[in-house]
Amino acid sequence: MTGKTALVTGVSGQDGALLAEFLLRKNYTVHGLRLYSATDDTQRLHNLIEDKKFHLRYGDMIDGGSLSRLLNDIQPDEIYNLAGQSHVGVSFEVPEATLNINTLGVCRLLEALRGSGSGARLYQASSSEMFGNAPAPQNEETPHRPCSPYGASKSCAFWLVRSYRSSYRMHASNGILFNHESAWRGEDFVTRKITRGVAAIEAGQLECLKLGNLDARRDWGHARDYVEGMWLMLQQDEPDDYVIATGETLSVRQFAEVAFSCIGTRIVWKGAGVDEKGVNEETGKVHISVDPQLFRPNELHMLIGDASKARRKLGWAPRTLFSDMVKEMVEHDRELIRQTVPR
Ligand code: G4F
Repeated sequence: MTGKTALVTGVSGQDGALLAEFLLRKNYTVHGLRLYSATDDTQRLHNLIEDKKFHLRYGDMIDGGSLSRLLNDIQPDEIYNLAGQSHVGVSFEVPEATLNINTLGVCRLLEALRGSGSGARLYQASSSEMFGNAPAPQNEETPHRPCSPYGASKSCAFWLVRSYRSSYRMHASNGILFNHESAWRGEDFVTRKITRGVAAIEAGQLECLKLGNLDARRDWGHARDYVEGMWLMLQQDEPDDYVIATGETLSVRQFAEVAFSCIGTRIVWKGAGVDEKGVNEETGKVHISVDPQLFRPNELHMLIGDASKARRKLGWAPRTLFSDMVKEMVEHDRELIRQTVPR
């Protein structure tokens, strides 16, 4: 077992919490970088906070000095940069802030690492959103055609990492992760919004869930499997870039059908475009409607990842079936409702 030290930025998010848990199981000392927040942002970390090898540290990707100090103080063996503004839709509303955190933040971290003179290895959370509408399946060689400020911010950060890797011989790798979900997913991402909605509809707390583009297709895997891919990248002798994905694609509409099937409800679709409705086949109730306000100014239509390089070189493969992941998420949200509804 290793006695390594890791710094995980964005530790309070889905991936940060799952990665911290994974590293602690591998006997790492984990320092999690968190932003100051007046509200509690540690819900996902509650089972880690008692662990003596887990430390929460304040820092910020828009404050290069804080990053330098942390690196000098912690002297990590491995750095996982998972911090960022991760909502693609929101990036159209706050493009400048998105680039500041996701791109300049990476530049600040790379500079802090260069300045520290340490040989710490760096994982950068790159994203399939960089590919935009480049033809599928997408792999490491696929050209970037980002179609959102978020995608552009991640693409620039990707190239910064490659530039620092070749210029300064840093062990810095990009993990190009396709969509990855879990019960820890934020509620404003479509998968969790759907599983929360399904549980609320079953409990009679909601009748109809409003969604945006039902046609978008994504390659959805389980975040728990994907954090293992991150770790494997930093265990290689040479840094490199890897796609992590399942190789399967489903539409938002199909995700909703599978989620509703977890509560025994079959959804049939009626109408088209903004008038399309997802109807409960048994009761005739409308459970899904389209809200054009949820459309994005530009949309990425289809992602299918080709993770054959990660399979070949890292020995990585997804472990969780799509249907099992959706079931786990729906069950989690049903349980949350059971805990809040008086018996
Ligand atoms: O769940 P989403 O918001 O994820 P998106 O945009 O694919 O981004 C996620 O995956 C990326 C990897 O490819 C990450 F880099 C990124 O950080 C994030 O984790 O939306 C998925 C699809 C989109 O096409 C969106 O237009 O679902 C569509 N959608 C339809 N209705 C909706 C909704 N998305 C959201 N968030 N909310 C809706 O009501």
